[in-house]
Amino acid sequence: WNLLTICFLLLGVVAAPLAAAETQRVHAGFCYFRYLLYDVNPPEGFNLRRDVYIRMASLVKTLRTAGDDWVLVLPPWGRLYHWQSPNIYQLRIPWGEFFSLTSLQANVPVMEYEEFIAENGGPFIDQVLVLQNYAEGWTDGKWEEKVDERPCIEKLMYSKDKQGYYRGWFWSYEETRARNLTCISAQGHASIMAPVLQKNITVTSVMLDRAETLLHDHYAGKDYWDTRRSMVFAKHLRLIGDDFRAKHLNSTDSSDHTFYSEDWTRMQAKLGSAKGGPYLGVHLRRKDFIWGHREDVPTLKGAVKKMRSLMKKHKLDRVFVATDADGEELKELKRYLPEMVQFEASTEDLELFKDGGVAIIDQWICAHARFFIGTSVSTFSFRIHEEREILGFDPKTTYNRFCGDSEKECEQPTHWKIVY
Ligand SMILES: Nc1nc2c(ncn2[C@@H]2O[C@H](COP(=O)(O)OP(=O)(O)O)[C@@H](O)[C@H]2O)c(=O)[nH]1
Ligand SMILES: [Mg+2]
Repeated sequence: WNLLTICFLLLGVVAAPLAAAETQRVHAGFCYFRYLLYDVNPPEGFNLRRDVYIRMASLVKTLRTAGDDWVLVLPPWGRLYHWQSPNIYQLRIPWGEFFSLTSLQANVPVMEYEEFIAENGGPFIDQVLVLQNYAEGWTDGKWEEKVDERPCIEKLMYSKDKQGYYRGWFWSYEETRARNLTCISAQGHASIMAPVLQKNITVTSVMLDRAETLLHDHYAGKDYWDTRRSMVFAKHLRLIGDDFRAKHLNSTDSSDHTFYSEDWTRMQAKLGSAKGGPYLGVHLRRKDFIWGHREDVPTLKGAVKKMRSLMKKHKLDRVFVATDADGEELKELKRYLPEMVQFEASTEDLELFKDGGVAIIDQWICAHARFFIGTSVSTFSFRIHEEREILGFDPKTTYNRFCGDSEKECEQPTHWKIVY
């Protein structure tokens, strides 16, 4: 990204004497940027959002192959349904608090939203495209890829202000506004948006709302894995996790053969090379996963029975449990499994790392266990699978999930191999 760096420098020099509003129109030869912003359906959680990032990064790569210098603007974190710790401020959290920006940059050009505001000369987005499905569904029950401008189907989460600008959530940046808004019915992979953004739309900044509507360009292909591997957790969170492993789980990288390179492009651990720390790692998803009485999610008793049998089988005397269980359930769980080890964040920790950081620390510790078992179709567990795959664990120790107490066919998670 040397060109990009030079470009930023040039842009700074050229733009400095101009009024802020003018800067966005500066074309300095090869460095005229276009910005792709996006957001996701509000109820979606942290780990599905990480998946949507992969789809958007893929779209930006496609856009860049056609010549325009597109940059992906990272949607600030905040107001996530599961981030309920009281009395801490959890809005406008930049990606740099959770992920290593230099690592993301080594995959595709990205910038934080506040950088975008500064560079763009203000909190203005030229065009919002609200993605939706087709009102008529799949015609003739036939799946085809298509994208068309259509009337908005759902009630819009935006309203027009007196000046004619569109106001909306915009990650709580209430001064942000959009100049234009249209609804687009889209059915297909992320890059079907490329022709629309290249031909039909010529403005500088475009935001795709409801970006989860678009599918992966190629799930688990090379491009998917490049982006996934670039999503390196922020160093301070990894360090806290490593500290905890050493202190409470007798686990260090050298004894566990879990070598990690700061530079993800240099990581290519052989499957089976990682041994992992001498503990069972567990992700036990509760809350909304048990409210629907799903038959693929165990009772606490059932889960503990499985944990004990795994500990015995793999000769592990420690168990680390990551869970979103509420107070009552947690008490019950600890009654059945008094020796369980948990990462319990102090108030100060929580203020520093936020719920998202604590979730990452939990995932990091689970990713380093000798054997891991997660919860059926939880994206939180899926992200742990991927992390373990990157570290080079034997797939047998990773792709495991709890079965419901009376689940008949308990299909285990799929092994997705990294394409380097
Ligand atoms: N710290 C921590 N948080 C969890 C755990 N399980 C669930 N959560 C929280 O609940 C959210 C679950 O939503 P999501 O990330 O979408 O995963 P999914 O719903 O399981 O697919 C996470 O983002 C966390 O905020 C856990 O084991 N530890
Ligand atoms: Mg979720």
